[in-house]
This record gives sequence, C-alpha cells and structure tokens, in this order.
Amino acid sequence: MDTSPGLPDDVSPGPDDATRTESEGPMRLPLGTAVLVVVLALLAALTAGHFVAAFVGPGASPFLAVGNSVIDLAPSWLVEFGKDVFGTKNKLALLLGIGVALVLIALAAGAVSRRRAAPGIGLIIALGAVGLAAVVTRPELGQLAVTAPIVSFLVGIAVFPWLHRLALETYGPRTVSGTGDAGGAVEVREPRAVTDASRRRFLGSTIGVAAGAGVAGLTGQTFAGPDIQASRADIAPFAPATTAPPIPAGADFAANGTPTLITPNRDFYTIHTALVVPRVPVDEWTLRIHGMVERPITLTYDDLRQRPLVERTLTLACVSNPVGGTLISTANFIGVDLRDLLREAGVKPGAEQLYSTSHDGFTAGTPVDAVMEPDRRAMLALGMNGEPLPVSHGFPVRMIVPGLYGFVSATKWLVDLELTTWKAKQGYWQPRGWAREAPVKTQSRIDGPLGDITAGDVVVAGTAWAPHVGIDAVEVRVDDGPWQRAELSTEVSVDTWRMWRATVRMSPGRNTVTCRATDRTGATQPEVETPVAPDGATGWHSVTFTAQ
Ligand SMILES: Nc1nc2c(c(=O)[nH]1)N[C@H]1C(S)=C(S)[C@@H](COP(=O)(O)O)O[C@H]1N2
Ligand SMILES: [Mo]
Repeated sequence: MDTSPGLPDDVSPGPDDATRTESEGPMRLPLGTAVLVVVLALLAALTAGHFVAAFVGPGASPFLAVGNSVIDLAPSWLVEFGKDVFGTKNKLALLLGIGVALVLIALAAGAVSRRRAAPGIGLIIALGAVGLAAVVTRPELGQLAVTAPIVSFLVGIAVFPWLHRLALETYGPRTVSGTGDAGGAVEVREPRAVTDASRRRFLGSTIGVAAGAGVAGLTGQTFAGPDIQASRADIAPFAPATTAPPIPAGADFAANGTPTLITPNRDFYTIHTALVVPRVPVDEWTLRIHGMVERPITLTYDDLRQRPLVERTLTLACVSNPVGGTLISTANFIGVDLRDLLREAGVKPGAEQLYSTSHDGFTAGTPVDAVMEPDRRAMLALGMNGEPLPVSHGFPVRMIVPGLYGFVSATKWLVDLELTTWKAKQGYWQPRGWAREAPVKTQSRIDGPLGDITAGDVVVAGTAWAPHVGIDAVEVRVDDGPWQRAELSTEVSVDTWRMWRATVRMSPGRNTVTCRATDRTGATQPEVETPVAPDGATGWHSVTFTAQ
C-alpha cells in the first residue's frame, strides 16, 4: 500500500474512502490553522524584539527598523507621494503596509506548511535575516541594538515548530500500524478524529502565544518612551540670523584624496560612552544653568530657538585620535552663542570650570576662561549641516568649544551646565587618567594619493589642523630628503581644518612620505611620538607608497 499523499483514492483501503473523497484535508492541517500558526509565530517574534528594543533603543525593534530602512531605500518621489497622500500619518501607513505584507507572506507560508514545518522555518530564517540586516545598518543605533532582532529570531524559531507540532497533533493525520499488500507491517497515516481535549490544548496554546505577544508588545511600547526620530523630524527648519560664510572654492583637495571641507552627517566621526544612545525629545528637554552665577536659568528648546541662531563652520577632534587617524570632522553647526548665554546668567568671579552633564550622566569640565574669550565662538548646537542634530551626535542640544578636544567640551544630549571650581568636580575622563585641560594639538596627516602610483612626480595630499589657532604651513618630504612646502587650501577660519597638497618625486619601489604642520603661533609639530593619553598624540605622520 502506498500512503503518499495525492494518489488516487482506490489505492487506499476501503474504510477511509468516505473521509478521503470528502477532501484531502484531514491528511494535512486546515489552511486556516496553518496560517494561524505562522501568524502567531511572527507575532511572538516581532513583539519579543519590540520588547527587547525598548531597553536597547526602540529603533532596534525589527519591525520599526525595517520600516525606517524602507523609507531610506525608497526613491524620494515615493516618499514624497506617501507624505502627500497620508500626511503626518505616512509613517503609520508604511508600518500598516508592512503589516499587511507580512500577513500575505504568512498566508503563503501557511499554505505550504500544511504538512511539514520546514517551509515556515525557512520563512522565519529569511525574515530574521532581513530584520538583522535592517538593525545593523541603522546608523542611529548603538551596539546593543543587535540583541533585539536576535531575540526576535530565537522566539520565532522556537514558537513556530512548537505550535506547528501541536497543530499537527490536533488536526493532522495520525500514524497507525497497518498491514501492507505483501502482508508486512507498515506505518499508515490516516485522518484523526479531533478530540475536544486536543482541540482545547491547541486553542489554549494559541491563546497563550497571542496573550504573551500582546503583553510583550505593550510592555515594550510603554518602556520605549517617545519616538525620538519623530520628535527630530517635527523640528521646523532653522533660520540662522547669522549664516556661515559660503565655502570658498579651493577649500579642500578632495580630488587628491582629502576629505571634503564639510563632513556629511553620516560620515561625521562618532564617539560616546553610552551603549544605548540617549533619546531626549525636545518637549521634555530643559537646560539648567546654575552654580556660581548671579541668575540661574532654566531654558527650554523653544527658549533656545527664539534666541538669534548662529551658524559656524567648526572642526571637532577627539583626543583618542592617533597620529594619522580620522577621529576628526567638520560641520556647519547651528545654535546659540554660549558666551552670550553665560553672560546673561552672570558668571561669578572664582568660577573656573563649566561643568556640563549629559542626559546619560556623562560629564565634561571646560575652562570658563576659554568659553568666555570674546572670539572663542563656543556654542550650544541644535543643528548640524542644516538638519537638527542627529540623535547620535547629541540631539537635541550639545556643546561645542572650538580648539578643545571633545572629551572636555563637546557634551552631547546636554541637560545641565554648572559653574564651579576645579576642586569641586571632575569630568568623566579625568579620574580615568586623562587631562583636565586639553586644547587640540596641531596635527597633520597624509590622505592621498589612493590607488596605484607610478614613479615620477606624484601629488600627495592631506589634512592639517590646529583648531582655534590656525595652520600656517605644511611641509612634506620623501624618505630623508629635504622638506618641501605644500600648497594649502583656502582657509575658512582658524576654527576649521585645512587641506594641503604637494607634488613630490617618487622613485620606483618604496617611498616614505612624512608631513608636519606649523601653526599660527609659529610652532612646528614635534617629531617625538607620544600616546593619545592623557592629552592627545604627537608625532609626524608617515605613509610608505610603493611606486611602479
Ligand atoms: N554625552 C556624551 N557626550 C560626549 C561624549 C560622551 O561619551 N558622552 N564623548 C565626547 C567625546 S570624547 C568626543 S570626541 C565628542 C565626539 O562627538 P561626535 O560623536 O559628535 O563626533 O563627543 C563628546 N561628547
Ligand atoms: Mo573623544
């Protein structure tokens, strides 16, 4: 006897005929049951991810991450169309659309999983991969974010086979021993009588999964707090009273391999101690200025916006940048002048340290003298390159002090400014072995040429910086040859990096190119190499090029 599904009825023994002709149904799960199993498994997986995401960054919820990636990948006309048709509900419409797509996928997966769990398992692996890819490619998420899609996947891959087995045990065929044509014993699959007990067991399990998913989803939603991307997207465009001067032609030598003068937000280096990027919606944000001041002030985001906004092209550098490193970027920051604000609060004599605190508890101590210099141009930034600050760069408000390393001045997610003494408090990195006063050291680095080099005259190019001091010269040499003056890019301001390039003669084989900068105080970078701790690396950058 053959028990393969799909054979003509007449090969089956008589007693089954009545059931068998009715339909093939009893030999596999009813379509509705199979679809229900897939839908419940997906629901359990997505809500589990949503729950975990509440604690590691709500954007890590696989469902939301896929939604955000769809928006980023969609052509702009489609995004505009979505906004036209759905208005402010466009995000909701997109998520509903993804939900409908998932239901259709579940329908198809259910239809092919009526006998075996394998197709459904394949679907869960595929969707798990999509969720993981969406989360790891989201720039605004921290390192822990990846746990959300992983938990999501694990729940899906556990719940689906379990429910599928329960469903088969309830509605699927049962296997009994029978006698084959040749008289030998064979296993026969036949429809089973669905008992109330087994039906109740399956029903109980489905209700359990649905309830668990509901609890996980709602708890996640409650703990997740506000949708920070929505808060950021709602911010009206800034109209600075003073805009940054236009970037002059010849401000960079990007064609020779240097960065562009302005670093696009997505390429701007990112450094912070927070594992989960803080999410501070503007309507919950306030800044307290207090301590050694005549008039303590508390400001809202709107208070800041109503002040005259300035736009400044500033270079920010990290103390942990090794010689030749790339932990340095430049942006057009939009915000309010910090010195003006502190003058309104009235800094009392004896205040030495401007102690800034972040929403996540990070702190930095900045010399009051530096911030109060009339031409320092320190600011509280709300915007970066025309947009509200990206969340990972300190949304809604951060501090920027030209000429000082970020760890003593550039507090992101800023919530508190206290005027105090050096004795009273220490910034986050100071007890950890880093300096109290940390002006950015004059540095230069080689960026290009990139790719193959032919012996002869070669244009090498790079970047030099001495923020708030200015770069006056860059020299290069090949091996132990003479120093040669490089051409400098047009200076935007002393607070902005400069690019350099020079044509040098390279011989076939290895050529070690070294550069060094001289700043506006007349000081040339020292050759002696020091580590990044406690107050920034020194030394000349060298790159060995092999010419053909
Ligand atoms: N809240 C907070 N702000 C912070 C830090 C941090 O760890 N937490 N790191 C600082 C350091 S060390 C640097 S170099 C700059 C980096 O700013 P960016 O990530 O926008 O480039 O932010 C500063 N502000
Ligand atoms: Mo840094």
